Order: sequence, then structure tokens, then C-alpha cells
Amino acid sequence: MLIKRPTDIPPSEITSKEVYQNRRRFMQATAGLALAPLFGKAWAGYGNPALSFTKNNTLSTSESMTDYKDVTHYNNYYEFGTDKYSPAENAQALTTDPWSVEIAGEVEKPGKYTLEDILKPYPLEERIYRHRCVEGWSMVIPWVGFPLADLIKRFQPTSRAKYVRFTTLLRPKEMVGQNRGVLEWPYKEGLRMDEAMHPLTLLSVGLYGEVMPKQNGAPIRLVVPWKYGFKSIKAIVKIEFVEQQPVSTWEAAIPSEYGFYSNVNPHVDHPRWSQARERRIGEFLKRKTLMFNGYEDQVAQLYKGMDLRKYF
Ligand SMILES: Nc1nc2c(c(=O)[nH]1)N[C@H]1C(S)=C(S)[C@@H](COP(=O)(O)O)O[C@H]1N2
Ligand SMILES: [Mo]
Repeated sequence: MLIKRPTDIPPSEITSKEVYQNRRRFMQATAGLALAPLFGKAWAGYGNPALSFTKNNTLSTSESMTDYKDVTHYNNYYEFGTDKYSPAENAQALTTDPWSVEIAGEVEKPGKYTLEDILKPYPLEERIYRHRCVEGWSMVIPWVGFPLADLIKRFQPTSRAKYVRFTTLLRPKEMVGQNRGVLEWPYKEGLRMDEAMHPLTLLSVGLYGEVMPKQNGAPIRLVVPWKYGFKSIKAIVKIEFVEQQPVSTWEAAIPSEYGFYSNVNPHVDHPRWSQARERRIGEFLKRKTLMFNGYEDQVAQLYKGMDLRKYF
């Protein structure tokens, strides 16, 4: 393996990846959280409790990760305000423990499960994914989670289940944005069953090695890396198996601009702007957007024979 000279290391890598990896080595050395009070912020670093997980290198990009600060302070989460900086502040009001997730619809084992029940069977993995917002910016984020497919198999959808519908918490007392009618609350999203079962589709409970920050969708959110960011619904309280294609929140709000599929596609522009390029947060020059956000080899077969201009 090549040894990088300092001049070869881009600044973004020094400020995120190196710091992160050094910190993780140190945490492994000090074995857990017991010493946290002694070291305070200096070693606790990002602040949330550490998770144990294995790294999934096969499904991770080797691109430089976006700074933790940007990942957690440049957010879209309309339940906590419509600008990028409000969720980091406003989301701290959300109670994420206790939490439960309802499994409903066309499924053999419906019920309301505590988050602990939901998570119990699954070993956690770290996956570094590209994350592309329909607005034209992107990030690279080290998520921690487990495949949605594993959860789906466990609750056994019936043969009538063709789609999965996800619902975010409705709690206007804690989610200040829900007192305004900017979107229809609660936020909803959906996937076709084969998209939901795809090995890249993740239920995520953390990032940068730690429990999910509230502004990023704690305690549990979806991550679908080949789709525009709004498909990756946060703070999930309901997972429903349905026969008909569900209507997602953005599709209901502006159907001419946001379709059900919302696959990242540089060849199909948003009606009001181009999708050909994107600004990677932390970089100066724009870069070309890749088909299916760079996951074409893995997901293109899901859409074989479909007109992606029609099914946008
Ligand atoms: N419940 C809910 N989920 C949501 C949103 C939202 O407003 N509410 N915003 C979406 C959008 S537009 C994007 S780009 C991503 C942003 O995720 P991040 O803040 O973790 O980067 O979350 C998505 N999930
Ligand atoms: Mo977005």
C-alpha cells in the first residue's frame, strides 16, 4: 500500500477522516466509555455514545468523508425548521428514548415493537455512502446501521406486499416545524419492495461511529444512497407493507417536481434546475453527478426497461 506524503492528503481528509480514525484507535485503546468523564470533550470528540460495529469495506466508498461538523450542522429536516442550520439546534428538544416502531399492513408479524426489540437481532455495520440532495449538494457519510432487508425478512410480508411505506414521528410539541404547514405532517416515504430489499438499503442508527445525532434522524432513519436525500426518511415510527404505491410527502406537495422513484439521475433535470452537477460540501468546484449517485452497477437492474424520464 502506498504511504501518503502529507502533501498528498487533501485537507478534507485531514479534518475528518484522520481525526476520526485516530480517535477511534484511541477509543479502542481505552476500551469503551468508562473513561469518558476523565477525558471530557477532548476524547469523547463528537459527543454521542460510541457504537460497536464492523466496517463494511465492500459497500463503502473510499472517497473523503465530509467533516462531522458539516454532516451534523448542514441538515434538511423540516420538522425542525426549513433552513440548514436550525435542525442542529431545534432537534435537541426531541425525546428519542423511549421509542417504538410499529410494523403494520401486509405482514405476518405486525405489532408495536420497542427500539430495543427492533435492533436486537442485528449486528451493526459501518458503511460510507455518498449522499446526494436534490438541491444540488452532496456529502460522504459513514453511517452505522443494518440492512432493511434483514428486518423485512424477520417480520414476513405477505405476497400482497408490493411496497413499503415509512412514517416519521408526529409530535408538534417537540418538533417545532410541525406547527407550520410547510409540508403535510407526518413526513412519509416509500420504496418498492425490491428497492427496500436491496443490500445497499440501510436502516441507520448512527454515524461517525456514534449514536445518531438528533438532527440526522435519531434514533432510526432510512438511508437509500442511490436516491435523492429526501427518500431517506428520519425518525421512523412506522413501517407498513402495502399493495399500492404509496404517496410520499414531497410527491404529494409538488407532484410535478418530485416523483416516487427519485433516483439520482444527471440526465433528468429538476423542472427548475439542472441535476448534472453537484457541490460536495467542503469542496469549492462542482463535480459531475453520477448515474444512480455512483451505484449504477449495483442498482441499474432494478429499473431495467423503465423510462426514467417518466418514472422520475
Ligand atoms: N422526516 C424527515 N426526513 C427527512 C427530511 C425531512 O425534512 N424530514 N429531509 C430529507 C432530505 S431533503 C435530506 S437531503 C436528508 C438529509 O439528511 P441529513 O440531514 O442527515 O444529511 O434527509 C431527508 N429525510
Ligand atoms: Mo434533500
